[in-house]
Amino acid sequence: MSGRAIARRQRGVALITAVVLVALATVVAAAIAFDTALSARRGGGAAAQDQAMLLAGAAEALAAKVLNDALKDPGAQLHPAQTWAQPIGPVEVLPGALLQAQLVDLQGRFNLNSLVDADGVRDEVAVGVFERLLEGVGVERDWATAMVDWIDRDVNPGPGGAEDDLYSSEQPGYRPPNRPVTSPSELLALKGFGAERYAKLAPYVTALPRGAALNLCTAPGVLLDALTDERQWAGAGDALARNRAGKCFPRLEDFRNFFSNPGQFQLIQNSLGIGQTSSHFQLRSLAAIGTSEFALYSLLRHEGAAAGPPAVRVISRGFTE
Ligand SMILES: [Ca+2]
Repeated sequence: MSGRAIARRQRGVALITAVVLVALATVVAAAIAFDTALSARRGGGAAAQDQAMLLAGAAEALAAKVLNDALKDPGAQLHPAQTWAQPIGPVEVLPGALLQAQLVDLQGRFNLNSLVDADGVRDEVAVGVFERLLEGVGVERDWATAMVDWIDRDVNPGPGGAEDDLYSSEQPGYRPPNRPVTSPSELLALKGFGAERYAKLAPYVTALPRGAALNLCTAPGVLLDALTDERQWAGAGDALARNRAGKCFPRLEDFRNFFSNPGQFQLIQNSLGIGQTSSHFQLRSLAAIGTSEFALYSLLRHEGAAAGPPAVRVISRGFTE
């Protein structure tokens, strides 16, 4: 091989090496840029989440003030025409940071934990109300027994219900807690219940300590009908809203008259507790910071003067209901 040919070959190798090096450098540069952008996005996201938590804390403080005002008198009624029920925002609390919040009276819902009595035994009166509520929202009433089995202390399935045998044969297996639930979303653990039924029922149920009396002033029509076993309010939202303009409706003495059998009213009151006020609320806060959005759900309890100065405590916080 001539000297010129060798030189040409070496130039060829040098060119290929240069091309490979440029390609490698491009790949490395792209990787560094991507990592940097990802880190910046991650850092921005974390900062936005911190800000959102602070905003949600501000919403909780505001909600506490509104609830203390609404409930400052012992025995005060709590109804939807009061300030607490008004949504807050959306308001731009800082440049580029929007906050909106809404309080929901959880005692205007059916408390799933009332399905059993203080001994963890099925409460027939409460189960009857729940069956009618299920039917009212378009869910088969048989699911009441499955939910009772989930909560009640024993491990013997009721008719159409389910206990350890059924759930432990699932893949993966699990077991009913046989104790009160902390979230209505435990309904989704009932085999076959499914998201569609849950979506129908969820706005009407809650999971509170037993003894949190149902608030007639905020209960929806379908729940009032489930209590009385009548068809009066479920399809009459406008009439109910008119009756609730500026006041509690139905008051306890009115509600008693909705029952054709006064004994039934007493049974319901003994089983579920029925009142005209509330101390358990859900605060839904939605914070939007830049392009990030955060929802926070806080369970608030208003504690009256009996437990010291009136105070609103945050019982739990979560990113889902
Ligand atoms: Ca059980």
